Amino acid sequence: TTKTIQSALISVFSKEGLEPIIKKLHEQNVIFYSTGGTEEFIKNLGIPVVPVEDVTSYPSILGGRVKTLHPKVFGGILNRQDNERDVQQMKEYDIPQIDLVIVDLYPFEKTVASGASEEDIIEKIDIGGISLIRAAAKNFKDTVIIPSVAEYPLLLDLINTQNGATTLEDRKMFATKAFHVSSHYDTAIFNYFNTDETIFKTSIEKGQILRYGENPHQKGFFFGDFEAMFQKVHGKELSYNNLLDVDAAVNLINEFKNDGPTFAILKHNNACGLATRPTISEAYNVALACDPTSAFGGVLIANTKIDVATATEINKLFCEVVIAPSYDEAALVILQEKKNRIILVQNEVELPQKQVRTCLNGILVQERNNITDTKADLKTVTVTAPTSQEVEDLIFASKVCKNTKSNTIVFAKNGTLISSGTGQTSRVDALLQAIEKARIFGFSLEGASMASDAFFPFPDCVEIAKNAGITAVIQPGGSIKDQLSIDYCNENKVAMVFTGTRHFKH
Ligand code: 93A
Repeated sequence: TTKTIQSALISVFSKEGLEPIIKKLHEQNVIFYSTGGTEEFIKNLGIPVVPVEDVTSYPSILGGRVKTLHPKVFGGILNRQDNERDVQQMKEYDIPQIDLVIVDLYPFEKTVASGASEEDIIEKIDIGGISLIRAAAKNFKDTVIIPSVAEYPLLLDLINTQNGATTLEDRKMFATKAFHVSSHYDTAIFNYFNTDETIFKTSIEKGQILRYGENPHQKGFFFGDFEAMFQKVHGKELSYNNLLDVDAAVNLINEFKNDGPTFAILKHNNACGLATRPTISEAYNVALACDPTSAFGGVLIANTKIDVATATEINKLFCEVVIAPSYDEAALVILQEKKNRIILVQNEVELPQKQVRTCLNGILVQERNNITDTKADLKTVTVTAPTSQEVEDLIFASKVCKNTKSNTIVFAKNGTLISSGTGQTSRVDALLQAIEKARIFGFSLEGASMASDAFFPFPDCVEIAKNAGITAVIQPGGSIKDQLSIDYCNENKVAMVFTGTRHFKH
């Protein structure tokens, strides 16, 4: 698979840095083919070069728009040397073998940046050069492609250390860079053309135009396959904010897929009610009681079939979206009474493992947070151990916590979300918010469990929590001041467990 270079086609816009390469290749007796200006440049170095017109028997025409676009050029680049028919046709049509292609494309981006006229910019869309790059890269098994000046040092290095011999890996590496160059180049051209929203309207088939974005003055679009995840059986079109809430809802309920009937109510991507009970209608009623104020206009999700009893209760609430794996027929009839209410059947599909969002002038990609704290992950760090009910409540609280915006504190008891502090700038703020919410909705925190998405930097949180009635705490641990929180819990008979897993969500 090692190949030596015997011939090269060189067509470069900028002649900078080319001289040493030509000289070195010439020392190895490489035959040069070249286009107008580049040919001139090589000739001026006193080195023999074959004009590409001699190969094609065509002049450069249409003001240079067509110079290398010819079967004799592309045949020389694209032929497979281990393919008998290719080899035979090379002879038949008298096509010269081309082992190396060096291209420096017309400077499209620079021309756009210079504020040139449209006519000048269009002329700088390289057609032949980009084709040479793609052809040579496609045939990397036999051909070396140097797609830009940036690769000259690597090529020089190869000539100096290996007499210009390349391995298959070398050639594939250059091909990879070549497609990077070609995709970047075409993207730049696309961006130049795409001055309005042509992209959203024409170029992405699955893109869905939303009524608007987060607010009515912002345009909004969804790119994804909604139908793969849900069957929409009723209601108005989903909005940008509905979609975000649906996303939060399915991620939250996923934590409870192996638990008993569980119902969650979300607002602005956070849970404002959640409960596990022997029946789904009980779970709904308890979830609603957590914070009926927030539940107004919320997104509802169940981990099991919604029956008539539950639908009857839901129907009393104004809510945007109801999601469940299935519905009793009569329950659906009831839920459909409200014209706009969106009703979704959630398909049994894995949640995507990659999460993408914009960041500055790029994107952030991360793996989904797939760790759900289990009993086996809990390490009791206090003298007092949690009771078995507290262990259940700690796990429950931790699952909600993981799906709530940071900083967050979650209180739970007996399979019920009591309250939470969400998206606060300090952990103490989140804690105080959770305490205040429990008070407003008439819940006692006596004997309740608390989850924190990240460690406590100071012992103030456990102290405030204990004074509010909390008897068990779950948190990742890992603060240099962990011991202060542990000491406080020991002195005050609070049970605390560490999980070792932080659950930030931003
Ligand atoms: O106008 S083109 O798209 N038509 C072609 O057939 C063609 N072949 C090479 N431009 C073409 N090129 C480009 O010409 C190369 O990418 C390079 O940028 C430039 C080199 O021209 P010269 O050797 O005449 O300076």
